[in-house]
Amino acid sequence: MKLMPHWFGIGVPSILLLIQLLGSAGQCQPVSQPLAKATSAGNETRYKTFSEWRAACEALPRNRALKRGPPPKELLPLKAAEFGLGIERFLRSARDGELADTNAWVGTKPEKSHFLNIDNTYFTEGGIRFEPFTQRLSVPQGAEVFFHGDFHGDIHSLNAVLGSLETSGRVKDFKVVSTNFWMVFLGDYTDRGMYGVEVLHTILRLKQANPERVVLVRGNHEDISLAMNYGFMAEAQYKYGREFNPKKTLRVYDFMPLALYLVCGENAVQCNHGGMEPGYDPRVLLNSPPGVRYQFLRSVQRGQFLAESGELLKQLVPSERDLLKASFSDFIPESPTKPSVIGFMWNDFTLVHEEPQFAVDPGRAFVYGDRLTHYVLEKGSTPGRRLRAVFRAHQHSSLPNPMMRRLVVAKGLHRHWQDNDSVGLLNAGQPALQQKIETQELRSIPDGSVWTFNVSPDSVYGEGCGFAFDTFGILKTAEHFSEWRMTVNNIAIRF
Ligand SMILES: [Mn+2]
Repeated sequence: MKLMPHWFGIGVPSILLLIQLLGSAGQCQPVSQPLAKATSAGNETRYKTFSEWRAACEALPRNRALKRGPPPKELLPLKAAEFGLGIERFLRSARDGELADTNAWVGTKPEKSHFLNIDNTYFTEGGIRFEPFTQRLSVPQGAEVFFHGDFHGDIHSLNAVLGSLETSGRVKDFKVVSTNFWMVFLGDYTDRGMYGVEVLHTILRLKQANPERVVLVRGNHEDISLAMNYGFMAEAQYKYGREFNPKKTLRVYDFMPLALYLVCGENAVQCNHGGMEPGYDPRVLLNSPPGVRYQFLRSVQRGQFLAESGELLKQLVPSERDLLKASFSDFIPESPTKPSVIGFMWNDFTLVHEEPQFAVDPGRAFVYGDRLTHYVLEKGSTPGRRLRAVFRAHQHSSLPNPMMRRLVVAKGLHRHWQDNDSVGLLNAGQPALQQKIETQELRSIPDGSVWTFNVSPDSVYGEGCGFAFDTFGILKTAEHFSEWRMTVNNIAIRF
């Protein structure tokens, strides 16, 4: 997850990719090129059914077997035209669907010439503004909400999850069929694994088939600067060459919310890839009328947050207070990482109570402790709607560090700051942790809790940390927050 270059070793240096990418983006080529090509053959491109898709993907070698090399081209389950069609359809439904409904926006409305202009991007010359946004979704009491962490190009795990949801009768052929079921994906769909193309195609199909039921949150890898350096661009170029349209594909990320506020009655939970972003005040969004609502994050007001947080500053030790003051000021985001990383996409959390409340992980992001996190959740709450917990992903390593050991022992979903956990246990091995941390299938959700979902196993993370199971959670809402429950589901993945 560090911002360090890493190649797949398939002979495409990233500088060359950069030139190709900007070259093709600058030419403003017709956006529907892959679509036209697909249909002009006289043989209309048709999406595969889920069982056809799963069977086609089954032939692909696992990432672990590829050892970071590319899969054989003859086994690829998706033609360039079919991938392009998925991208184009997603962009058109973003432009013409819910996001285009000005009534669904709190505050500033989206403009046809900027946010809704799917033919331009913020990262090309003469481009449009970078306009990240947040989303609110209301669900009823007794709703079931699915959560999944990073896939990082692991198509086998994604298909196994969808197969499991078909078996339980919640999803059929990419369509959510349970009237009580919503799905939240927590970002980092591509990079690092060789099947980012297939993962992106699959989740975009899910989103398109169920626009009101599926939320694709934006991870830190849903960003051109990471896709260039961590494998996705190289993968797509290897698979499709000149038929791959990087500008269109990367534009997809701009229609993924930075954070989802899932609301049920008087309670809400924050669902995002990374961590807290105190430069965003969610209260207007939380209090907006029921249904799906969106709000732009035009200005990240961390300086404003500090100015209003005198009480918080008094509680911090001087070094943390100084670091917070030195780190926080208001800014207009120009990209996910400029002039500062957006906390929703990038930030992390400590594991135990005794760790610092605020720290900087060099080359990455900010790390929040329990009390600072509780303060931000409290500050973002309103009298009628309380922000109770955070569900997130992101904090993974290919080495068995304290976070990864907890994630493996906790069956893929770890709650930070458990009372039985302590600084003395940070480097404890799995047998010791097994006795101390929560591992049961059904879990209650304490007020102010933060939960990290594990990354899929067919990855450097699964290999390095020795796990072979995928994880998804199903949250069940209730009238009182104390009755909300999370069920942890594991699927064994064969290698
Ligand atoms: Mn991440």
